[in-house]
Amino acid sequence: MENLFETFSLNDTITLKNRILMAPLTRCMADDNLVPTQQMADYYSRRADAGLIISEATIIRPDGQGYPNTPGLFSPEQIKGWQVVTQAVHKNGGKMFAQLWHTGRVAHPYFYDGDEVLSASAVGVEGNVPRMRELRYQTPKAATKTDIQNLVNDFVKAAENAIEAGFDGVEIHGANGYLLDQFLHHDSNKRNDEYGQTPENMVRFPLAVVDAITDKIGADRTALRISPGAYFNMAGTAEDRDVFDHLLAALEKRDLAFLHIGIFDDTMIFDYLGGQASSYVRANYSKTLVGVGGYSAETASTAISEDKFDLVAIGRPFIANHNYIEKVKKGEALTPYSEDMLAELV
Ligand code: FNR
Ligand code: 8K6
Repeated sequence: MENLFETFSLNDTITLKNRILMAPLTRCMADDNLVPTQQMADYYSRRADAGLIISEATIIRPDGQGYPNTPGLFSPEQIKGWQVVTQAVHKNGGKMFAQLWHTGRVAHPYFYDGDEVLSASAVGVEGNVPRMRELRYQTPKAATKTDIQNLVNDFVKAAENAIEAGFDGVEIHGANGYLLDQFLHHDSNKRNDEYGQTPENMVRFPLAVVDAITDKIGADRTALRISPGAYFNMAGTAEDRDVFDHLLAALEKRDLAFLHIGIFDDTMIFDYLGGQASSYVRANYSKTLVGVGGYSAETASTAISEDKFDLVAIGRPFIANHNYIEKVKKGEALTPYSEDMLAELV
């Protein structure tokens, strides 16, 4: 497994000390003003020996919130709270990106002032907010062009705030059925303006966010997570394939720090992608790729040696083992993950 512990240069400015990323993991533990706490700083700094920590998804503005106590990056208090986190991680020799998030139609006005939920089109998700069973998802409003421009601006502002908060960069959350992903799949995007119908149109808003953030903080500090294979709050269709072909071709021309797949289990096969999400992206994108989804150190090491991806993100095992890196290096047994571990930050 030596390949996992090699350094890896994302670009001229950022070199990781190993190839293992801590995956973004929502923990719903920020305070009621969505400010990160000292417990969160302790939790992240205990994991600073990862090559890179990606923060739990962090909302760019109030109407992006879909779960309780998810942190934000839009108020001065939130920036200060994150400064404590990034300083603790840096002090322990780690690096950390902020994952920038808007949940789109998965948001709920229960969490913010206002009654609108924005998405690509007025197509809702079925069901209820997890752990908040009395809250049913509501039908969203299709974002107007002005809404879209404001969203781009708010993503950029959050990226600037992330840099002010001491993050080494940002990962734009374009995955897992949230706002940007809602523009990329036909299931949720029924628009007939320049943001819908054709692959070129459907990638327009996500790419605008990528380009505007890149212009502001640099491509070397900007990464993107995408879910070409729909699996969460989204139904995939065969027509989605052309959208992601188009997106990957456009991303190939940019110099992002990395591209990260959003998936729970990378053994899932998507007929319309011709196989696993990671194989599909690898075949259509030649730059730094982060694989994820059910990997152990052993299977990740093999996948990297077979050139399936360059870096691996580890999620649940990192929740269960704050000293994941050390245990893997020493060949020690890992504590298995269980859902009741989500109740506490350890
Ligand atoms: C996640 N995942 C996730 N993904 C993301 O992009 N942003 C997030 O905030 C979260 N939050 C989150 C919370 C919890 C409790 C879990 C279990 C997962 C998905 C995560 O990043 C990763 O893709 C999956 O967990 C698969 O990797 P593992 O756990 O099999 O290594
Ligand atoms: C309070 C709720 C915690 C919120 C977590 C937000 C993001 C978590 C992503 C969870 C994904 C669930 C995956 C379902 C996999 C289905 C596979 C077919």
